[in-house]
Amino acid sequence: MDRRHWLKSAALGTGAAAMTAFTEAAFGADGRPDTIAEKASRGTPPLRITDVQTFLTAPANIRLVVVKVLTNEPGLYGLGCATFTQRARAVETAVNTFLKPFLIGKDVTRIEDTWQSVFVSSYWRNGPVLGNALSGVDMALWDILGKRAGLPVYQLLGGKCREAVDTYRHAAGKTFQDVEDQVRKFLAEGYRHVRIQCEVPGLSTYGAGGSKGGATGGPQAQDDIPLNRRVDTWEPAPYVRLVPKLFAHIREKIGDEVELLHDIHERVPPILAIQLVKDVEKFRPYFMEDPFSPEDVGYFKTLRPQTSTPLAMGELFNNPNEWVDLVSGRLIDFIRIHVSQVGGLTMAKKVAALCEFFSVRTAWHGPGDVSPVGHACNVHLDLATPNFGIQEAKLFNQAEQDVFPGCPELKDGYYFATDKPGFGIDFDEKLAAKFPIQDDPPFDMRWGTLRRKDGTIVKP
Ligand code: GCO
Ligand code: MG
Repeated sequence: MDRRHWLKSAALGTGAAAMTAFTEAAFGADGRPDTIAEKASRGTPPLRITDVQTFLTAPANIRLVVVKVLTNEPGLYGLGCATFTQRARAVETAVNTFLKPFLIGKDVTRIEDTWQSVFVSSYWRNGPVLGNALSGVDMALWDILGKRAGLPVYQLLGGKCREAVDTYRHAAGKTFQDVEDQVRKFLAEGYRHVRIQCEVPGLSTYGAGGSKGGATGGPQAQDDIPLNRRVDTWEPAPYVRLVPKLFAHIREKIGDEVELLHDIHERVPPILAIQLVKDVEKFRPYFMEDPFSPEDVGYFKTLRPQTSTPLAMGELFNNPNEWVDLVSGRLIDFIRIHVSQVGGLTMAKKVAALCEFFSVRTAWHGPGDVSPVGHACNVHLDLATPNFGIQEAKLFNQAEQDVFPGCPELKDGYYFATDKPGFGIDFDEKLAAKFPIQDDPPFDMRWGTLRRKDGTIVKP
């Protein structure tokens, strides 16, 4: 006899219906008393997740993924960023098909617990797609907590450590003169930090053109070649010879009163990256970013003793094993993880705390393929993190500001958070639908196209 029937017949003997109810509530299917966890899971949490929705939108022509978590309290919902622009539809499926049924009915206020259970809910973990999906949900839960408490998220994190968030923007061009002009423009607008990238003549150079994708489209027209067979041409040696000259030019023309940054974007062999990082040391960069690919982080041990150039790394990281040794070994100066990928605010605040003990500063990834909700999350973290370093910033176009009322504001090169509860940012679903993501082709095909002249594939 199963335990429930046994309890029922025992209770019938006494004729006590109340006893039946009591015994059913207190024991599980195997006849043993419920554990505390089992008892708790039978109750209905007062504030529950009632729905999890995903929105894909592209108000700046970049595919963004936004997650909305709804609750049983009318009008109370939260927003999170789950953007993985290269695989937006995969994240949408991860949230709608897998996370939504897993989350409905759960206690909205148990953010850490939800994080831990979602993290292992697929058994295999620590990757993009599932990481983005978890990040979106996690941020939305923090947003709800802030709204419920009537406090901005930075206050939930311990309050402001600074009044505003110092940022950097991107100066990029075909010539040194173009880059110089843009640096001057940013300085005139009040910025103190500028990333400089210049096209290597004849080569498809990261960061030297528009803001979309990695490669700039290549020098040669390829209109007659199908998208999936196009080639962007790249050679590392001319690039590592050019970048020190770019730094020399800007220092000579503009002087010392600007902090200069540069993104190597993991696309040169490690030993050339080591040469480059050493060559620019005399121009005092604020940081050199991604000298190595995530697969080559072992080279930091070789690089570190050779130079005092500050090193930034991490936008491609998924897994704590990728950053713990770099941080605890004091091998980098800035951690640059993509908060919408590693697990949202819950994971990022732990990373920041780890870094604090090793004097590694934060420089969260903040490109165009982070939604304004993700940027708002970055800003709240930046305000409340003692070991904050710098924030990569984005100027939101009018469509983004309309779709996301309450975007963080940029003034004099500083980001300011709105002081509204939660992340202080909203989402206009109807308007977002007017900026559908491009599905033909279904993803940005300019990744995985970079090749040496001899045809060898190169990391982006
Ligand atoms: C940076 C980056 C980005 C990435 C982009 C990939 O801002 O430092 O390297 O521009 O290339 O986010 O989609
Ligand atoms: Mg980068």
